[in-house]
Amino acid sequence: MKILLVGGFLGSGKTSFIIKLAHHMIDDLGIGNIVILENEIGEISVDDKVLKGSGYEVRGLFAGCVCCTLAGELPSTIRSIEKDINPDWIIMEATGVAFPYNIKENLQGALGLECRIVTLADAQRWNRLIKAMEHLFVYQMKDADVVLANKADLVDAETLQGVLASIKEVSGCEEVVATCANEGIDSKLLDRIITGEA
Ligand SMILES: Nc1nc2c(ncn2[C@@H]2O[C@H](COP(=O)(O)OP(=O)(O)O)[C@@H](O)[C@H]2O)c(=O)[nH]1
Ligand SMILES: [Mg+2]
Repeated sequence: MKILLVGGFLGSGKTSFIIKLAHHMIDDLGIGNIVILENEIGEISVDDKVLKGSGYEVRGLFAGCVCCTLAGELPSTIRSIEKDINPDWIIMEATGVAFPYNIKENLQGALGLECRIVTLADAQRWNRLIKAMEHLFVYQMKDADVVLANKADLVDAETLQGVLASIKEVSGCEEVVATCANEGIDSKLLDRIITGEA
């Protein structure tokens, strides 16, 4: 059982990304058994119907943030999912303020599970938000395997280059890629996100 943690600020496109990824995993890679965990606090509600309609399990973790208040419960929640469903993958959408590296350390320490991290940024709002919340974004992107500058369709090419450079600097991540999660995401990129291999 492997885990992908999906981080990023409120509205950056995490749920849209997860839908695209889950479809790719099921339809193209033939991975039959995926559990999607949604940890949202007061966020735009997930399209549960969209997610559930596609034949995979979606569970909600609504009572707090898994990176802080729920940190103690998370390992046992994951263990019980392993026992009940034993999925190949758990894809976990963190809250818009969570630090995925905290969740990764928690799960690796408690359960020895392999975790990968993809963090999304909203390319359109990046330049405005980074001024006010640099600290949040630094920690949201810490240890990310890949960072996506999502909503790239909403900015011009020049702005996008600046946003990509700024995200690289803030995240220290080697792979920062522009995406449009509501349209489509390159399948090779999706493969790299889950396997780390080119
Ligand atoms: N234009 C545009 N809209 C997007 C993109 N990705 C997501 N959205 C829209 O942005 C909104 C928030 O996306 P969502 O996936 O719910 O973000 P989350 O809060 O991070 O889970 C939704 O209305 C999406 O349809 C994108 O790449 N481009
Ligand atoms: Mg969401």
